[in-house]
Amino acid sequence: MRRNVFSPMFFALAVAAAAATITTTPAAATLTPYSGTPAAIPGTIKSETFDNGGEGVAYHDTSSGNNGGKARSTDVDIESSADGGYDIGWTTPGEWLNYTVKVATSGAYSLALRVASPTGATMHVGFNGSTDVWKTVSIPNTGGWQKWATVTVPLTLGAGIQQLTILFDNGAVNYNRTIVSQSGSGTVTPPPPTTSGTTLSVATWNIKINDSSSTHARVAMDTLMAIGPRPDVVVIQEAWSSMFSTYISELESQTGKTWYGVFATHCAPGDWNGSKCTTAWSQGVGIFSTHPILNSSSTLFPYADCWTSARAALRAAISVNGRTVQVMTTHLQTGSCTDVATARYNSMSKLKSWASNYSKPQIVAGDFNADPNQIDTTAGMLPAFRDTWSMVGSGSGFSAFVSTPTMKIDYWFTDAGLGAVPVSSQVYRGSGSRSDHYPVQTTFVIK
Ligand SMILES: [Ca+2]
Ligand SMILES: [Ca+2]
Repeated sequence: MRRNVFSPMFFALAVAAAAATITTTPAAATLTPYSGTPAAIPGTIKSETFDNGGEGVAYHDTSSGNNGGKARSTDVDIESSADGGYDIGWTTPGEWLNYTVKVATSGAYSLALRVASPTGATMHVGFNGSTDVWKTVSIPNTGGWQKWATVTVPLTLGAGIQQLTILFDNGAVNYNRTIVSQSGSGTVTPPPPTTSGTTLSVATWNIKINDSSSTHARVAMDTLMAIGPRPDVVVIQEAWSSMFSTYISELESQTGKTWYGVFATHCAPGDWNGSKCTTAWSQGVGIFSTHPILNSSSTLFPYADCWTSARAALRAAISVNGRTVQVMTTHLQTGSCTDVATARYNSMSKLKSWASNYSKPQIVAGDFNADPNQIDTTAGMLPAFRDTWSMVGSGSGFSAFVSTPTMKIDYWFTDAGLGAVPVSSQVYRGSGSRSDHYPVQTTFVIK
């Protein structure tokens, strides 16, 4: 089988590889199943049974030869595994593997990945063809290179022959096998645990700062209220403090409900004096809710980029059926004026520290301006916060469409205690080109 160059999955591979400064190119060589027959799903796909076809077709490996020396004579690095059989080790950022599989029937499946990592890592799992999904998977620190754990990924698969692709976003993980079972078949329990509680639909959107008109403010709120299920809480970035009351009045006219809101502004370039922002500014982040806001606070992350001297984070405690939920939002650094990756890591460290002062459950959203290989790491939001997309996201996760690359940079997180259980998440495409971002909607059950 040849990979369609224009498939979303291949594009995702190219994007992920580009982030790691490794270039993959579409290859013309033939991809064939290792055993000669596509692997059956449901079933177990052993890591060493990746397809035949060589570098750039069946796999991408960055070191010459098989570092572990086991199982196969290719550049893929295979060793004997304490988890049984073999595992793929020596993974580096951007390496990937293809497995031709045959899905017996379409429907809900659970993928159980057997993995080991001494640091935590991020992977992608994808299927092309009739399925066409490409999903980020967060791997926790399992305690060592041969300390094995199961990470479960719920997916809806289409029927027929297609390719399973495993991508190692940042290396840092050993991979043994994937056990694919039909959901409800009893062999694997997909997280998160569903539970009784109050459903809360939330949306985050970078609405694009380049238009300060009230028309833009109203259209942005109308767009958010068009998302199904309609959000009870919205958080926005690149918003105008001057439009605060306009945002609220439009939300109220759209829904017929009372909306509560809070707003915090970033600090403009040159206005951070080492301890505080000396001048109020126009641009910031907002939280709006149909549930009453009990109290709120904000903080600033004083790590400059091209556009700001400090970035705001905002918190609102809302009452959901008597349960207090902390909602937080921020918008992290970008551009090429400073080391923005370090600025984001410093900001996320402060965000986690700041959030620890407040009660749980906590849900956090915003434009984090980086892919999961930076955000879903312990230097990023782990282990305090989990990316809900990696748990329950469906469809394409790309949330920003700057011309190239297209990126997943907008997030909804939940605190690791899972008092707010994510049950679904989607990128809403109905916003069209009103911003260079798409809203990300997540539904939680508040326990
Ligand atoms: Ca190698
Ligand atoms: Ca390798």
